[in-house]
Amino acid sequence: MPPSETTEELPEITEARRAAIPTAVARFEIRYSRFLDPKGNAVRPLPGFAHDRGQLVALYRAMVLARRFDAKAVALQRTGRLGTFASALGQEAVPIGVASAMQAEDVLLPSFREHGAQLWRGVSPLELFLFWGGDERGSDFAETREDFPVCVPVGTHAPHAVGVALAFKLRREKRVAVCVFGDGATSKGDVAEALNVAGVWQLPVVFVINNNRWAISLPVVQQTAAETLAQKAIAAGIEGEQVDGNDVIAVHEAVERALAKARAGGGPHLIEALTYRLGDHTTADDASRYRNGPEVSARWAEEPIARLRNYLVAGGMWGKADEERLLSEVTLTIERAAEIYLATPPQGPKAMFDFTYERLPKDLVEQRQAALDLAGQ
Ligand SMILES: Cc1ncc(C[n+]2csc(CCOP(=O)(O)OP(=O)(O)O)c2C)c(N)n1
Ligand SMILES: [Mg+2]
Repeated sequence: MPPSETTEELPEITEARRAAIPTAVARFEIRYSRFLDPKGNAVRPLPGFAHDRGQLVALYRAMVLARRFDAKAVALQRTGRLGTFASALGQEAVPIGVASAMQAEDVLLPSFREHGAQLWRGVSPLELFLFWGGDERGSDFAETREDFPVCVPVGTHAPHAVGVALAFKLRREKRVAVCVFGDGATSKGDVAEALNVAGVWQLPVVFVINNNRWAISLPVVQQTAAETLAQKAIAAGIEGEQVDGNDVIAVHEAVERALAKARAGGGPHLIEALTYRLGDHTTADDASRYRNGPEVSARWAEEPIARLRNYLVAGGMWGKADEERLLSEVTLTIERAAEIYLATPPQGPKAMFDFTYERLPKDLVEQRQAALDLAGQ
């Protein structure tokens, strides 16, 4: 009934009653963590793993490999030998920080800018070239068979991650689903619903927002009026935090902490990794049409690879000879994979039909036959 039609008299609010009514029922705080500043100086004591040169060099190598893969993929696309490709230039610390914190038995659900994480987990550069070249055999990973393939539809893999995590919980397996998506995806219903259910059921899932500040041409300030994306977890009853996404040590440390919590039954976690997309959205985009050069140039000073290299060099852990050896090693790895990719005969037209349905609908049976007849097969 509208208030004007209320006939009952409302009880008087006495001072005593007024005092008993809380004026604030929830408060939240979003923590932010960083270990290395943009110049590569440690701003606070580093976590245990970062005292091991071998571990830091492994993270560095993985970021360099991911960047080399990226450059080759763009070059192949530009010369008509690969499909549309989404580069992760400048964002390498997010996928590498995430994957390096995971256990082999965890499951990764990447979006389309996480090839660094896939490479770390054992997906081969050849498989990635095949996928981006339009050949689905590239998603049939020889290793990490339970990891999900690249997810191009924005955010649709977040509910899948919840399903994976629910399976782990029901089977009492000490495994965690790790789902990475962009800042733009946080406006999708799929992501909000996934967060909500993960919170209600306290599932072992870690969500990572790869916040590169852009969703194609839309800057994050036009994506949401919220101060952070991490706080979207709070409404779902999930802990949310921010990390410097160009500091691989910070990303690794936060994800490792979240994974340990989830594995121990402590439920889900959301990490917003703040990075920057230094390149175009994809090879089908020209970012100079909607953002200016000085903004991008300034962001180059924060990129993750030089940051970790500076730290290693300053600590006497890395030198010119190490760098040259690494560059020739990763170049060889990527070039070899590209050669095999280019020499791989494409699948016949039947591949378009054979893997979507368990039993092909009648009209597609006819189309399949027509395609085979046309190809003379
Ligand atoms: C469901 C869906 N809607 C629209 C698109 C087109 N699209 C591709 S990428 C993108 C923006 C994604 O932005 P963000 O989530 O920030 O990820 P980023 O590309 O920055 O890594 C859009 C709208 C899509 N792939 N899927
Ligand atoms: Mg984005």
